[in-house]
Amino acid sequence: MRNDKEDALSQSLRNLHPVRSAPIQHPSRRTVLQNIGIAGLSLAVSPAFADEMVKLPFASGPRERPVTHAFPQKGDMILQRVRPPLLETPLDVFDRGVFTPNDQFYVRWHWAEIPNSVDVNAFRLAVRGHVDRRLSLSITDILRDLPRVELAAVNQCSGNSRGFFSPRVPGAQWANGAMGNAKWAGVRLKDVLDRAGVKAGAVQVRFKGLDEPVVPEAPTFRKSLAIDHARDGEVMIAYAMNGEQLPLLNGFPLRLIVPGWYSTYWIKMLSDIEVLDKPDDNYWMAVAYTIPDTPHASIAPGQSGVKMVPINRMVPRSFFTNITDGASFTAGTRVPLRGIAFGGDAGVAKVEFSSDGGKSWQPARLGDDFGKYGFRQWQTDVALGDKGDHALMVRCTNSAGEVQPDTPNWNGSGFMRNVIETVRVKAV
Ligand SMILES: Nc1nc2c(c(=O)[nH]1)N[C@H]1C(S)=C(S)[C@@H](COP(=O)(O)O)O[C@H]1N2
Ligand SMILES: [Mo]
Repeated sequence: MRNDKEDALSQSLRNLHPVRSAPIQHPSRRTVLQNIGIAGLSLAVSPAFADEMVKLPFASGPRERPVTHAFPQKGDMILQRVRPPLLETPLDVFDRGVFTPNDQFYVRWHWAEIPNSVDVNAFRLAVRGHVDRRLSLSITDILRDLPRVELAAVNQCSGNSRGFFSPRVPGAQWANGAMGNAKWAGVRLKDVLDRAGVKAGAVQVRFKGLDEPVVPEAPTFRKSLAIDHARDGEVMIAYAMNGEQLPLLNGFPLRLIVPGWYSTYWIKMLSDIEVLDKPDDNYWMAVAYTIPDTPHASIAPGQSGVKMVPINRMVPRSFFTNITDGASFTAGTRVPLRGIAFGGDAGVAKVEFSSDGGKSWQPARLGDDFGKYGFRQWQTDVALGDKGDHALMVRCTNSAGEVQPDTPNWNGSGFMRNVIETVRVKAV
């Protein structure tokens, strides 16, 4: 039961408090960015705000998590942590469409000092460092002066599915919902850098958002990309997500999109772009978010002395979205199976399905192609003749010929899981 105090808090959390100023409108495209603010984001949401619990089927046994809708601009989400917010997308959301709705898109922040409102008229994006001209761009400058581009792309946390690592590793115990697919609209990072004029000798570009560490000694969250990557014409600064402005918790008003790469690089509330003439050795590049430089970033538990490199491109994955472990089917009856796949940093070439635990594979039918960096739906159907237990599996091969591995990788950070998924069902 909720008490009155909690009700009031829950209301204030859901309340949007726009700062009073005129919305900014793109003159030709009718893109409007309206101020959003959220009251009381820093207040703790107690698990009493949960309406139900969800069971996540980890290797160490099922773990219960509350489902919450107490966060501003967010619908039902699996609550991993309150402050800073870590909210996971429930798996059934991926069954409903190839694009993940903004109000159920997962949320992950490192530091709890997140502005709970952003005034779009006062907001400026700085471009500085090893450039000919420093820029301070308003939202209007960006909407009016630079060509608009659009791209579907998967945003996936490096630690998505970490909860399935065995032996267990520390960090957020995500199931498979620390990912989502959206159609992003914005401007090319290259166009912004060209306006500033990158000087010869530039090696990397570093990005920072409006969030700050809770204690001054802690390292501000900053990530860098190689200069050629930053200028590849695909990396973009997004102001819209699935046709709407970004939810505050997903980085309003601007975020970086790095198609095909893990979203640790996708800086939210992007406010600062710094061109560097030497490699970035800040904590978040040199220490955190590094992976063993081995196939599948995999090592043996306890193995040390391995060369580490910054995490980078994503690898192919595929999932069932209409069945979970323990489902039971009527023996001999055809049942539809479907799910989603993505190729990582390349398109989906094929998705295959196995109903005999991986001994034989049949191709699944692929849904519409919205671009090589997005989710692709797949479907098939199966009739399980023999009564008893069956292991259903799905695997994706990307257009570079890379296929999901049949054994799980392991590393101490729980990064880059992409083993072939198995769902155990019963025919009765
Ligand atoms: N400014 C800022 N951007 C950030 C982060 C952050 O802590 N601060 N976390 C990164 C990480 S590790 C992830 S997984 C994604 C999560 O994006 P989402 O919350 O929109 O799903 O944001 C990335 N961008
Ligand atoms: Mo992440």
